[in-house]
Amino acid sequence: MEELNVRDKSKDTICAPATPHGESAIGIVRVSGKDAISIVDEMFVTKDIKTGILRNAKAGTMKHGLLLDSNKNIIDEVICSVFLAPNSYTGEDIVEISHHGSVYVQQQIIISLINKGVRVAANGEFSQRAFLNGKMDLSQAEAVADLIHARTAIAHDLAIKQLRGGYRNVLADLRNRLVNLLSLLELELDFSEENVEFAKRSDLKHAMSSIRMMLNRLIDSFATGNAFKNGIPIAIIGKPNSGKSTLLNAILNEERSIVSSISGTTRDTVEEVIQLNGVEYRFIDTAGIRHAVDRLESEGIKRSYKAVERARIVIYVVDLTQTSSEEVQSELVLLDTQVPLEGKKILIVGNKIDMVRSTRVQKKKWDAMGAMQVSAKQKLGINEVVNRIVTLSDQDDVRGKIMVTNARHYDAMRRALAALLVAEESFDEGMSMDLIASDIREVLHYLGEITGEVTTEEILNNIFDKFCIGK
Ligand SMILES: Nc1nc2c(ncn2[C@@H]2O[C@H](COP(=O)(O)OP(=O)(O)OP(=O)(O)O)[C@@H](O)[C@H]2O)c(=O)[nH]1
Ligand SMILES: [Mg+2]
Repeated sequence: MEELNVRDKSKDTICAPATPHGESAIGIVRVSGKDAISIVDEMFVTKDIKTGILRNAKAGTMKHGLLLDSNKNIIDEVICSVFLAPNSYTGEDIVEISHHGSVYVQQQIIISLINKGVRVAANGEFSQRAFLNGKMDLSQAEAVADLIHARTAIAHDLAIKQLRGGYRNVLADLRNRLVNLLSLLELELDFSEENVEFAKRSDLKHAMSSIRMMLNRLIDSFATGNAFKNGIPIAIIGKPNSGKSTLLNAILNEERSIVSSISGTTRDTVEEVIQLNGVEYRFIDTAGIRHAVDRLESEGIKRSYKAVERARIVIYVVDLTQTSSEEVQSELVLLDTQVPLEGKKILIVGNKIDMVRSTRVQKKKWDAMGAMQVSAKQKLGINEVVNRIVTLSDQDDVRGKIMVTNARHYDAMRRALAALLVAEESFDEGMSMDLIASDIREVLHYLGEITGEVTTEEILNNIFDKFCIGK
């Protein structure tokens, strides 16, 4: 009996505005589901009051006419685009009503649809249906959201690649290898009593390690992929008064294109986001690194170290009137003991060049360290700093490469790897094939979560809730 009360919402015909709320030249209301065409058809007439136009429309055609409310009053002159299942975004029948971009008109269209039994779609419900109807896998549906949110050329590039399949081929390859491995393990299992070996131990071991290496490569690409998608973190550090904040302001003044200023959770780290050459960078201005005299200060220094830890690029600002090139070297060694700098790009910026008469010998020493000499206050050499940052970010490494950019995928891959490591260990310890096979099945399970072969209501809700309405 109870089951009767559970309505299958996936069968509803749904509607939602597909364009942002506000006045615009054109607005679009999207309707999807088995009754989409017949319901909109009841509201739609041609200028000479012909009806039944949409149900006879060919797939992929547009019809011009009037949209009427339940009292047969004209809501607007519209164009209806008709898409037929299964060849539509959702895989269902879809009508897209293009109307004049008036908030009132859009509202009236939605109300009329609701009156006819259409339900307003939840966030991402169109894309969710596309996934459930096999129009795209889960990672592609997520790429649609990434594409909508992309603000930079590089984020766009990454989203498009994922939309076009991304690492689907790599995952399919991994899957095949795992399934092969599993069938070998199960063969051994079936015949274990007869003491026959079907696969050489070394082959099995090799199969596992090559899968591990493939997984590791994907996992490693996340740090870079994620940075390019969400903005490359750059920490600006150095002694107090070296001119860190002045340098950041100078860079911002020259290059600011995206305006956003995020004050850190604390007063002493400030984050600024700018776009350089199609990539987003997050500059984190820190409190100077000094010997802490009180607790407040030591907290500020801790945060500076945290900023360095998070950064891919570290700009180390030096006051040229105070510090020699030799001293900088030892300061960096000291910093490295606090926060490991390995894998980070370090850019030393000697500041306040306007205050010193740099000799040729001194200049050579700074140059030899790859340090720049600038005046943040007088804006000398700032463009060079910007150019160096762009070079250091290795954009060419990312463009055209397949990278993991999605934290959910990264998480699933890490769990897959953990399960694989357990399997390898069990194998080395000579555990039963039964046990190893079950670990391998777990690896497959986690990888299946990425594309959505394995999924739960919770995973789906988590993903599609983040979509905009109408997508
Ligand atoms: N002559 C000269 N003065 C500079 C230059 N850059 C910064 N200053 C001055 O140095 C002082 C410190 O600058 P800030 O940018 O506040 O230095 P900071 O490193 O952010 O300092 P803290 O945040 O206290 O660690 C200010 O008086 C600046 O005007 C420069 O290129 N030349
Ligand atoms: Mg400062």
